[in-house]
Amino acid sequence: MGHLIDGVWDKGWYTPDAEGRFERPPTVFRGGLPDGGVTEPGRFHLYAAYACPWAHRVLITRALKGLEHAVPVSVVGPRMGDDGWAFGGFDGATDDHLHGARLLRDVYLRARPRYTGRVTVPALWDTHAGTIVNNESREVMRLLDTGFDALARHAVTLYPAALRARIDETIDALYEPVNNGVYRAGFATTQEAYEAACRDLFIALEHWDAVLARQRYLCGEALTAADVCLFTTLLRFDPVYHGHFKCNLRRVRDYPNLWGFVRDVFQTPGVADTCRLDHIKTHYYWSHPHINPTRIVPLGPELDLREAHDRGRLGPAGPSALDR
Ligand SMILES: N[C@@H](CCC(=O)N[C@@H](CS)C(=O)NCC(=O)O)C(=O)O
Repeated sequence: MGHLIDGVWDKGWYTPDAEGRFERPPTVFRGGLPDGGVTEPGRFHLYAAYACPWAHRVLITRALKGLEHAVPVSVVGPRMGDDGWAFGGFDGATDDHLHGARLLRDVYLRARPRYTGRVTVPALWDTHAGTIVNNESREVMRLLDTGFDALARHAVTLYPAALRARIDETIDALYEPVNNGVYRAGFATTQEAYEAACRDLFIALEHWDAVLARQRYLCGEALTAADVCLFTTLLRFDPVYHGHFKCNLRRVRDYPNLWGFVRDVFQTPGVADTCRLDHIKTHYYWSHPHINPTRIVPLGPELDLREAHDRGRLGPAGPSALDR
């Protein structure tokens, strides 16, 4: 935890608003790709964490597109302490292959020596421009999906042109109550703020469980970016958000359609290798000592993500899943 102020590291945690509500600051790097797309393998480098649901979206996109050879990745370890994200130190975490930095904040300082803001994953680095081009997961997913077709080994698209408006409205609808909702519940510092976030979250989960009773995926007939955005939150739900963030009215396993959806996406070729529950659990339970002062990481729950599902019987999405 911590952030940079004018290029200087400050160990401070997020400051809640006057009502004890968690507010996520906007991301700073919001650039795009060269005109005509990317043709040179290795021009862009991804900084990621297996622990983080936002970075996980991008790791899944990279795997589904078959871009591993074209977009190399450096992975921080799951324990985010006073110095923020650090490379290595845990099975599956790596060195910074590009700059040899010890800390992710050093990468941000190379991009902008007087950077002010949080030091977050994912971050996509442009080796030509010598800076971070974008660190907003939703946008990085889209850049990888639409700008690297010359290099992609799989003919997969997560933003098919005909569905883009629906995918965007679905991602918008998921963001506040679900993706960010678990954090608003977990990082709330008043009873009222926690309860409001937790109730909104479970209202939304009921809704999406009903939608996924009728259709296999959220938009259209194949997996899209919207499904990826829902999946990375649901995967972390029973192992982390249910206990650590007190999102405990129900578990994802108690929703037959959400739980089937999680197994379906997990079993999609390429996805399982991006899912590291050891990183996920260690990250949250270790990195928030104001919530879990002993830093003990629980052993459970036992989850069988490889258990068969029968979601292949379901048809394509109806016109809009948002208002039903
Ligand atoms: N809006 C950003 C959020 C990214 C984000 O908050 N990542 C977390 C990890 S789960 C992080 O790096 N946090 C470090 C910090 O806030 O200091 C996105 O979607 O890319």
